[in-house]
Amino acid sequence: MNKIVQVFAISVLLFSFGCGQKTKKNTDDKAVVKLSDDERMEWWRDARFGMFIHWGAYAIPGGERNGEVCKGGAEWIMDKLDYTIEDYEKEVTAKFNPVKFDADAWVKMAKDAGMKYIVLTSKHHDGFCLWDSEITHYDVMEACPFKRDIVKELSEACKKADMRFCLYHSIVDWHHPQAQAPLYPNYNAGQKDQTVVNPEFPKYYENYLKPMVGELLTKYDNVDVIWFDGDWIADYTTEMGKDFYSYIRSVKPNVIVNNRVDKGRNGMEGMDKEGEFAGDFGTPEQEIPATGIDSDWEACMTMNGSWGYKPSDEHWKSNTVLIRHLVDIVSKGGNFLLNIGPDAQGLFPQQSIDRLKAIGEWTKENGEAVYGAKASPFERPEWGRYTSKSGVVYAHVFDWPKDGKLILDSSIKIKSARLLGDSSSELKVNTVGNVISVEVPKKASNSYASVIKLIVE
Ligand code: FHN
Repeated sequence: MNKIVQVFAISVLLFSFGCGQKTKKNTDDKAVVKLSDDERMEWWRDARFGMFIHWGAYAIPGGERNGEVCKGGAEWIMDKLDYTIEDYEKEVTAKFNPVKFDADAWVKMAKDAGMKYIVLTSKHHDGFCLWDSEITHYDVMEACPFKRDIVKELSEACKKADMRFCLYHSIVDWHHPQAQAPLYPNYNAGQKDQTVVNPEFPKYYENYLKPMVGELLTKYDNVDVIWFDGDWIADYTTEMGKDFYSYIRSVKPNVIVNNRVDKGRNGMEGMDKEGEFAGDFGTPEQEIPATGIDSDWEACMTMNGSWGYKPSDEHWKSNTVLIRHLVDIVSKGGNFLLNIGPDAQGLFPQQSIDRLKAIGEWTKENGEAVYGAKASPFERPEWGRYTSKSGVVYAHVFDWPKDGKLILDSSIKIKSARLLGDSSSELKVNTVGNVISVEVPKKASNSYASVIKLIVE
């Protein structure tokens, strides 16, 4: 081999080890029947309620460094509290050893809460990978003492519990030399200046980000959704987004991909801008669209103010707020993805466990009015929300009528009415002129939201 080729070969080898890239293994893809879009989206549209899990080495500092608290989500601590890459590797990643992590326990809490799918961060912006990757050394098997494949364990726990398994994957990567790392932390200061790009980014996309998602889809055979994030950076182009979407569908034809795979997202409102963009559903974040939207969408929210574990953030949403968010979202035709930020031991915060339990008691009794339900054609009532299925309208009552008479939309043609969870007796329906009302008991059946099932023409 002549000198030039030798030097080239060594530099490729050094480069790949330099940024922790291993040679990747090929895996055979199983041939599957390609579903239509409606068939592919069906389980997701029926599910309505999922668990988001933001977990990684950032759970160790929990949003604090040398007494300083990072503003916003604790998962941004590497940026917000200006770690160098070396410091973050040494002070944070190298200490990740969540010995109390129990995937089965996590899945049970999601299931008991009435959640039908789980979305786990496989890699967040810090670049640390929670699975045994053949593509990088910066993963849970080599860069920390834990040395267990978290993605594998959760994938298998989901299979056992008949829970849909999904992965969040960050396009942003503060660790990889061809992503933002060389500009880091200036790049992150440059977040305000979106013209700050890494000229090497196309190589990161082609040789790292894209094969990495291909690895996740082939190593773990039950990945049903890829939930991208970090679409906003100027380095990442709509050409990459469209290429990425078609690549993913070629690897796994029936997987669902959110709209952050491309550049169509309209900020935190999450729905697509005008124009042709890839992605199967919109992703409003920390907000609920004011009115229903006819395309598929999923609102994601934290329970306190942080996606990652942040014990100093005690602004926990109440059970009432969380349950009424679920009802409001479904009444507008959306899905609710509610976040948990597990701690450095691998445990859910007690405040999250308590809320999941209360939500589970409500969905156990009223889930029929959520799962497979759609937006209703009726005006939003003063006292709550409507959801609907064919031949049925569910009245979710937040403000229980003091006079025992619930006024309903006059265009609803009611055949019968009863309280969900109380099949004992039908409720009396009265029509006076064009005012339709249902006589209800003095006391609400559920302080969060009482549901009346209306069989309609
Ligand atoms: O920067 C991320 C943030 O850390 C979190 O992952 C949320 C969840 O969707 N997405 C981005 C902020 O929009």
